[in-house]
Amino acid sequence: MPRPLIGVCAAVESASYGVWKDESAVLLPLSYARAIHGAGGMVAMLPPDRRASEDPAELLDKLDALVLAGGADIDAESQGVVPHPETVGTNPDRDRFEIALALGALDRGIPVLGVCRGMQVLNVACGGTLDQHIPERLGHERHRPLPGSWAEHDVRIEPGSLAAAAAGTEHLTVKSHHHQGVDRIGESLTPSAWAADDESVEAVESSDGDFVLGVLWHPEEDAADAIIPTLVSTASG
Ligand SMILES: [Mn+2]
Repeated sequence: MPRPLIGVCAAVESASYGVWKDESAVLLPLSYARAIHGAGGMVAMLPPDRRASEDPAELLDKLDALVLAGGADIDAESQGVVPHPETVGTNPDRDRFEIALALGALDRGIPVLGVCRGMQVLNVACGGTLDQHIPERLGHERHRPLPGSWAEHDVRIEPGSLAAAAAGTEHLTVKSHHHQGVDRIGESLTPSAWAADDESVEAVESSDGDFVLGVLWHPEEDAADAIIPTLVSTASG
């Protein structure tokens, strides 16, 4: 059986590697490819593409599923709000590209998985808003420890939800690194997982039966994760 092609939206960041110093580079943690390859899929890494931002159909025609990967904050202007001082490192071109792909994928029923930033992109694409700095509301930094390290926290998943079906469980200990979360939930989305300790929303999903799921945690970093394998098998079906 041919392998499904999973498009993964990548970051554009300044990076140093090999003989390149502070080169503007397209970046994606290898863990995404490992997880997708391990589940029997192929990966297409997608940098921002201005023509696809205007009309994503040509690109979406090639894909069997879309992953909105983690990364920097969404620009405040991309969601029509005033920037918070902690909203940093934004890339409006990436926002436009990913929001256009997300809306196009929702429109044609291609499975969509949003990871961390990608969950926030999904929510904004559906007309929702973000809480730009959740430590102010929650009073703790447990969702985002020091740079380069993962927090672990427990998540409670709504029984019977897509998130529970995809993860194969209603209780997960997740890898977390985010300082933003959802405020108003986007239209056609419903919350389906919450942090066990502070009850902040950790997942949103479509209520119409399609595979449309955003999680604030990082399934690609979890060797026991079942969400990415479920996405890949849905994409082959
Ligand atoms: Mn979290």
